Amino acid sequence: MAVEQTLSIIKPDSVGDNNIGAIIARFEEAGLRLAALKMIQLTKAQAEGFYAEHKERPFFPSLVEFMTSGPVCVQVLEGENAIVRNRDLMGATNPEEAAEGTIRRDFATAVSANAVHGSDSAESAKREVAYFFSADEIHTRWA
Ligand code: DAT
Ligand code: MG
Repeated sequence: MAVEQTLSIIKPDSVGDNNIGAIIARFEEAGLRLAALKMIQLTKAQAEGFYAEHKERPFFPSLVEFMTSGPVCVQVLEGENAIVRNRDLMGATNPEEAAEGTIRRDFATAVSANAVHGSDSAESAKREVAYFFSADEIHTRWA
């Protein structure tokens, strides 16, 4: 299996709820490593660009408003099969459908406030990591 990098975002609801450390512990306990980490306040343009694939969806304006409602914690997670493993740790988009023990089941309150983002494919991981981090900000163990 290949070592991969994936982009994780701890969203404003979880940052506000003081759950940054608890969520990062889930990643580390599962064997994913942090290769990069920072807290930022997204601008409207940054949030719109990040979620551009959803711009025609009815929830897009509220998604952008939510993602800019407070700071987020963005990370690059690294490990074998990291993209799918992170999605498994996150659980389903709607926390009511997320399996027990997943981050969204335990920390999210609604589909519109669902605690975390994770890249969903190798292509989106590449785009999303580069969206927030330059190469010199990523401290890989596998380069
Ligand atoms: P995911 O974040 O699991 O990859 P997605 O890419 O389909 O899910 O959607 C991106 C985000 O948009 C999601 O995390 C929360 C929001 N969203 C998706 N579907 C929604 C809906 N039906 N109502 C409100 N927000 C929604
Ligand atoms: Mg998605």
